Formats: sequence, C-alpha cells, structure tokens
Amino acid sequence: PETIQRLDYTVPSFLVDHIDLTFDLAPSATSVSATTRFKHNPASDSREIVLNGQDLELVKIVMNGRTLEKPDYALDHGELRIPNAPDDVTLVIDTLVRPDKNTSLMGLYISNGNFFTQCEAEGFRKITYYPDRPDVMASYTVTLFADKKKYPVLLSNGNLVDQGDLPKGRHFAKWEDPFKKPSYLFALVAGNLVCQEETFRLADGRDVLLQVWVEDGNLDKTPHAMESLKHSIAWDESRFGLELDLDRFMIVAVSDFNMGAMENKGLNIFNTRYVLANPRIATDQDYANIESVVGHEYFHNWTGDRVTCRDWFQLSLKEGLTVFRDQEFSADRTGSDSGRAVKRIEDVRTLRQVQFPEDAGPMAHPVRPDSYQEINNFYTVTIYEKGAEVVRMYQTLLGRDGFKKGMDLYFKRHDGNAVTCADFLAAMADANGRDLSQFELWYSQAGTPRVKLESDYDSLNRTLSLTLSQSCPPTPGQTEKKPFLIPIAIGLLDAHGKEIPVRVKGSDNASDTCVLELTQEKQTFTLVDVPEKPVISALRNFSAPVILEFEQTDEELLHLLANDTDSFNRWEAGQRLAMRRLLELTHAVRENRPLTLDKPFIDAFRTVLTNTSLDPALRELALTLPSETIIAEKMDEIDPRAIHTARQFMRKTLANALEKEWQKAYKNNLTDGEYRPIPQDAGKRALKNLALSYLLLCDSTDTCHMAIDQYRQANNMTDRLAALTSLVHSGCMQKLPEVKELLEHFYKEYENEPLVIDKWFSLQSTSPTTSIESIRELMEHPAFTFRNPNRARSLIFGFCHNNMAQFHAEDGSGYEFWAKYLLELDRINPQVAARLARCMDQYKRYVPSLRQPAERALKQVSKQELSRDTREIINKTLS
Ligand code: B3K
Ligand code: ZN
Repeated sequence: PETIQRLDYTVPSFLVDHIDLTFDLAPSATSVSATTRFKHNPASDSREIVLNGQDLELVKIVMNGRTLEKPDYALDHGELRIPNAPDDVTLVIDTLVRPDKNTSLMGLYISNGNFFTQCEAEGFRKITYYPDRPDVMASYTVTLFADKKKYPVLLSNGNLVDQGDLPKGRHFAKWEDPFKKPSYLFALVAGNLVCQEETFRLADGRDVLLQVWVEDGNLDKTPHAMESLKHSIAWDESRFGLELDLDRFMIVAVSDFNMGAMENKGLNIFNTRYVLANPRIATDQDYANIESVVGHEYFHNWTGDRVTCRDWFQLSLKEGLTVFRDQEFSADRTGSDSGRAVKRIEDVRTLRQVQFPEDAGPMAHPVRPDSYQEINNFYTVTIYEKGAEVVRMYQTLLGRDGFKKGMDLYFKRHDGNAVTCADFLAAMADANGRDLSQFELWYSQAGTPRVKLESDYDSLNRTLSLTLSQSCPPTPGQTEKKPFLIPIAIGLLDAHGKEIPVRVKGSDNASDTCVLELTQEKQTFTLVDVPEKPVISALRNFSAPVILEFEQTDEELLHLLANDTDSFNRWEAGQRLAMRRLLELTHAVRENRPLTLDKPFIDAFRTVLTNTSLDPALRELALTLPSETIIAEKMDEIDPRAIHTARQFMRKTLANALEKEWQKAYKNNLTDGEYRPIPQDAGKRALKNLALSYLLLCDSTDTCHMAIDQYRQANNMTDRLAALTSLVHSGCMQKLPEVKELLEHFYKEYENEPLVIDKWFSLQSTSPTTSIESIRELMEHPAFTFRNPNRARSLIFGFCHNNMAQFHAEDGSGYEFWAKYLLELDRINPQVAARLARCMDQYKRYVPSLRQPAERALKQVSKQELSRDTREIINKTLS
C-alpha cells in the first residue's frame, strides 16, 4: 500500500466556495447531485482539479454547462482529474451510492432502517466526487428528498431553511450551513426518530434550540445527554469565552457506529453508548463518559470546526486540544479538589495503560506523525491522550492565564482556517512572549521519555540538589532523539509530612510546588533553605507524560502515601509500593518460588482503607492494584499468565488479611435512597463495589450470597452489574448454581436494551474464569453479530484485549481465535478490524513459548487478502 508523507503536502489547486448537495434517499440506490463552485487557488501552479471518489457510480459530470466525456477527465485510483481548468468552474456531478451494502459505516449507511453518515476522515468521497481534504473549506446547502412515512425526519448541518410535502407520499427539507467547513464535517440523518428539545439562553442573551434525537422508545434515556450539553455550553463560555455560533445544535444517537461520536457542524452524531442513560441501564461510569463525550464533541465546535486541520498529520491539533478541554470540563464538573484529582488519576491511568505501550511498540508515532498508509489507523491514544498531555504542558509552563491568552490569540489568528500544530505552538509562544521552539519536539519525536532523578541533601548549606537527566528510546524510523523541554513539578515534605516551601537558588519566590524546566540531557537544580532532609514529591499531578526513574525507599513512599498534599502523588506512592511487590511476585511465579506478601504493605493498605477522612473515590483508586497491562509494561519479557497469577495472589491475600475492614467499608458506603449519578455517590459505590470484589476472593461462600443479594436489591445498573461481574469473575459461579441463573436473569431482563446486552457479553468475555470454549459458544449466541461494532467489541475485543489469563493460553488457541475472527471482521468493517489487529502489538516481547504461536497467527493473517487498514497494522507488527 502507498505511504503518505507529511512533507509531501501541497496546497489544493482549486478551492471551493460553495457546494449545493441534493440527495434522493433510498437504501439500495441513493442519488446524489452536487453542484460545486471552484476557484483556482492563486497559491498553486497546477491547473488540474483533483476530486476523490470511492465506491461511487458516476452518472454524469458537467463543467460550466458542458457535459464531460473521457478524456476531458481521467478516473483512476479513486481520483477524478480534470486538467487545464479555467479560473472559475462550476461542476455538476451526479452519482449513485448503495447505503444498504455499506458495512464499513463510513460514508452514507443504514442503521436500524435509518440513514446516517460518517465522513471523518475520508468518508465524504464515498458520497460524491470532491476534494476530500480538510484544507478545502466551503459553505454547504443540502436538500434531502425521501419517503415521508419511512423517513419523517430529515437533518443536516446548520439551519433548516425550507421543508414541505411532495406528491406520492414524499417530502423534502433544505438545510443551510453558514459556516465554511471541510467535507469531513458534513452530515445527514434521515429516518424515524424522535427528540427531546429545549431552548437554551446563551451568555449573550441569544436563545438557541437544543435537540437530542433517538429512536422511538428511548426518550426516557436522553435527559442526561441534554444536561451534559447545557453544561458544556456554559463551561466553554465561562472558561474560554467561546460561544455557540449556531441557532440550533443537534445530537443524534445511532447504534451502529465505528467510534464514540462525531463533531459534524451543528449535527453531532453519537454512538448510542455515549447518549442513552437512565439508572436502569447505565452505570456511573456510563454517566461520566456521556458527559465527557458530549463535552468533547461540543468543544470541537471551536477546536476542530471553526479552526480545523490543514492536513491529517495535524490531527492532534484538534484532538489533543479537545481531549484536554473535555478533561478540564469533567474535572471542573466534579466541583471539588478531590474530584479533580480522581479525574487526573483516571486519565493518567489510561495514558499508561494504553498510550505508553503504543509508544513502545511497532505502531509508535509522534503526536504529529510523519507518514501513514491508512489515516483511520491514526486515531490513536498518542494523537488523543498524549496530545492532550502536550496541551496540558503548555498550561503547566505558561499558567492558566497564559494558556488562555494563547488560546485567544490562536482564535484571533486562525478562525475560519485550516492550520497546523506549529500554528498552535506559535500562538502560545507569541501570546506569552516565550520562545517555545524546543517544545516542538513533543510533536515530532515519538516514544515516552525517561527522566531520572537523583537527589543530594547538604545539611551544612541547607541545600538540596536535584539532578535530572532524560533519554528517549528509539522508535520506528527515529533512532536518535533530542532532549525535550520537560516541566517537572516538585514538592518537599518534612518528617511530619508538612510542606517545605520550594525555592530554587537565585529566585525570590518560594512555593509548595515548583515547576522545574528540564531542557538539557542532564541538569542540576539547587533548592535552598531546606531545613532538613526532605521526602521528595516529584512529577506532581503528573506534570509531563514521562516515565520517572527515581529510587525511593518503602519508608519514603509510605510517607508520601500518608501525607502528600498532591493527591496524584499520594495515589502514585501506593501504586509504586504495589508495583514493586507485583514485579517480585511475578518473578516468583515464573521461578516456582513460594508467594508471600509483607506485613508493612498490608498495613499500609489497611490504613488507606480505614481512612474515612479520605474521599471514597480516592480510596477506591488507591486500593485498586496496577492493572495487568501496566505491570506488563514494566517487564522486558511479558509473561501474561504469570502476571495474572501474581496479581490474583496479591488481591486474594489483601482480601483475606483485611476481611473485616472490607466488610466495614462495604457497609459504610451503601448509598440508600434514590439513585443519583453524582461524584459523591458514585465514589461510594465504587469503593463499596471494590470491597465486594475483594470479599468475593475470601475463602467463605457467605460473601457470594451478599453479592447475590446486592444484585437482587439494586435499584441501579452500577450496583447490579458490579455484583454480577464480581460473581462471575471471582469463581462463585463455579461454586453456586444461582450465579448462572442470575446471568440468565440479566439477559432476559435487558433483552431489549442492546447497550446492556453489550455489558452482558463483556462481563463474560473479560472473565478469567471464562474458557475459550465458552467464548466460542457466546459467538454462536443469537444476539451476537459482527455487524454492530459495539457488540463485536464487547465479545471479541473483551476477550482478546482484556482477558490476559485466557487469551494467552499456552496452546495458542487464543491467538487462533483472534486470527479467525479478525479475518471475518475485516471483510465487514476494516476500521474496526484494524483495531482488533492491534491486540498483537506487543507480541515480540512475549515469553518465547507465546511468541511462537503469536507469530504463527500473525503470519497466517498476513498471507490473506486484507483491507488497507488491517494490512498496515499487520505489516508493522511483523516488521
Ligand atoms: N473526530 C471524531 C473521530 C473520527 C474518527 C474517524 N476514524 C471523533 C472525535 O474525536 O471527537
Ligand atoms: Zn475529537
């Protein structure tokens, strides 16, 4: 497959000022007529109009009133080229598409009988021939024609300007989007849908219409999304002074969707999973996710739509920035410092769990990649989550006000344009009068930097010298790395756990937390007025996306765990204590040595568990052990099952040693009364359900009954699902026949709620007690289908990505399963298949006994005909 290079960028030869689209919608043949006004781009010396098209039947093409015939134009490799075009061109292009045959869910497709589109990144070319690139921005007029009975609702971007009935039971609607946009932000929706709507007053007094559209029968599940939308609008006004620019803003939920949601201008389309919620079907996590994704897509209106990307290499310009914005939104929404800390910990956990491995594997790429084969493969955690960390570092370096100034300048300079990551950096630098040229390396260099910290206390001079050194491992295509600009937030604690103000030699300011700017390979900072040898709290609030190598004793970590005022580092200290032991236990498993856990660690755990002055949500995070994936990240050679055994041993030991305390935590954190998805209650439920999952590992069957009771009495999905999941995962199912009945009850109870049935599949596919045979049986279940990405993910991804114990079976049966269904999925939906392909990213680091069968499975896949999406992943994994 062809590789696209960032440095090959050339400006478009022709620009578009307006496109007028007409759709005559029918499942097996939708006709699309596009009238596009082109103008030669003075910045280009080419006279050739280049249009992209894929899976289209070309009916007719007319240029300035004259029908074109070959060789007036050429058509090959998905490109339609018209040479020697004059300055002003109006093209009328008629095409036919087949939505009913479209299983890729890109372009125009059908879900439950309704029409939807998905155009990012390159889906518009499956609708009509057009310069399908983000730097071509145009205004759109869209007219939709359809049967009125089957498709009573007709939506597109912008404002509804006309609608009416037509003969033969048909009708039409005409939409106008006043804002120039690239084709990837185009959307239409047509079908039998209902909406919750509200008028909402903006800060400037203008009233806007907000709508949440769903399939009939789901209106009882829209209020939370609507609330989230209103909060998002208000937050962007108050935090960044950014207002909604349209009179109407719509969210539409669709069950068949490749990812989370899509920020089409004025017409956001969402996976139902990020819209639908009520206490019966949605968990606390679902509620939080909905708020954050609604926020994310809404925030794109400015960071993505008003200012967009020049080319797809700049994707993180909008994604990293918008993730940062949604993270801040969610943090502010918790309304408390501990809520903010909880959010930060969760985000860093994801970064380490998914992005660090990506950065260390065959798909490692910079936040601004240099090349790609299939752009859909680059909607990655590096672009999104590491990109958000990069944006966060501007704020850490420039302060909140400085960051806001940078944002203001960015919009002032670039509103209405398609720009680059370098433009964003320049706005931040110029608004603050700072030279940020070294910061650019965060965009161009892949890999997770290692930062080593060594400290030396001088009691005579009362100084502490901190020597920081950095390095970054090689990544594909990049062997040598230059030093990054890394903000390292530092705090100091005295023996009583009190903050010692941090003052860098030569500076007049002292503060509890000081941000050191590491710019060289090795650098020493001297802190003055340090009255005693302190315990160092380094990289507070995770001030940079790096791996910190800093040797601290158990005593020091315990001190931080007990006293650090930085909640993130308090949590971090506990994780480090646990990690140390987990790595040692994993080695012990591999070497067949007896497994033990030391008393001081158990005591530390007890102290956290019984510390009722600590927010339950924070306690839950502190008492959750590092995941198997995060442990694997720390090992040169990965032995997944040894890791699982070690972690299970630690959980079981902590369960038995602290049984009484877990019992107490369970009882003290019951949330009686009406279900409220607010952070305070959610935190209690999280801690209580963690306690339950530990209790189920104790050697008594009483606790199984406790969980069964919780399942039966629960008035919300969080408690019900937690009980059932723990029962299945702990092995109570093998002991008690009731558990099997509950599993069946759950299915029957929620048979008509697809999102809950997804949960039913995933709770089984991720269980260490589910054998591959049971997974195969589930694949045969009438409710299973490859066509629906959520369903495919719940079962296949659940098993391959999140079931280390079973997936990595010694006989390779897990890998064979992966290969088989990867191929099947690839023929239906390449984008989703390519994600599944990534399960094998780390195979070269597996222990030899697993590496061989993994490689066999990969090679077997590689021999087959594959989509461009999956081919790129498989080739890179094997290379
Ligand atoms: N921008 C979309 C992602 C589109 C992915 C296309 N493969 C969702 C988001 O990040 O908001
Ligand atoms: Zn986004």
